[in-house]
Amino acid sequence: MQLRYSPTSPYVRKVMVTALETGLDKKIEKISTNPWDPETDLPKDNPIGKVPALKTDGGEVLFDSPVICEYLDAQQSGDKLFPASGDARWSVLKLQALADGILDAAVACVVEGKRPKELQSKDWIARQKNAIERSLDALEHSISKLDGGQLTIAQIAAGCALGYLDFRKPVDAWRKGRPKLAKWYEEFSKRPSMQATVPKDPV
Ligand SMILES: N[C@@H](CCC(=O)N[C@@H](CS)C(=O)NCC(=O)O)C(=O)O
Repeated sequence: MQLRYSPTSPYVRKVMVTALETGLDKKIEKISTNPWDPETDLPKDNPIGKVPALKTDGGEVLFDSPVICEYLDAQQSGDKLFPASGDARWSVLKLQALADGILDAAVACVVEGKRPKELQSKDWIARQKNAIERSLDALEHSISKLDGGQLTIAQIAAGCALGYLDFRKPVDAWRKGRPKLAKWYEEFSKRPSMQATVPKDPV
């Protein structure tokens, strides 16, 4: 398998944590890709022009991160990260969507912050920050569904979202007023898969 990869993308991190947790990382060749490069050939694999995109051994290109993670989970025979059916499945998919939504809003803030000052919209950034704050509160209130039990894609998505907030800091002090989430993340981020994928800016 080949993964269109960027070292700072939190969505790519989700995929890599999933690959490490399922033992499939050795079967994935990473293709370094800058989705923002106007010359990139990424759209031939993913017309949306985003990483991650995974080319399977059968030649199919899969995107986006929830689809790729579920594909990897289907390729492995260990404990499943995606419950197959029932309430457990909807609960995990909903929490994954919540964590991915935090990422979408956080990435939107970061991208807006890179535009020339005079083009940046304070209202747009405030809207994204509010979405992050509300979604963090929702994660804090859902902590019983994240904490303990078998590893799920909801935990991986939440861990990568919180890691991205620490990395790019689109909001101040996300831990403040969310002690359960902060404690959960402190433990979760010690997993070898999380430690091996800590984002770093290229030097
Ligand atoms: N929903 C997608 C989001 C992927 C995404 O936004 N990737 C960013 C990098 S962090 C990207 O490639 N952005 C390029 C662009 O927006 O043109 C997923 O879960 O994979």
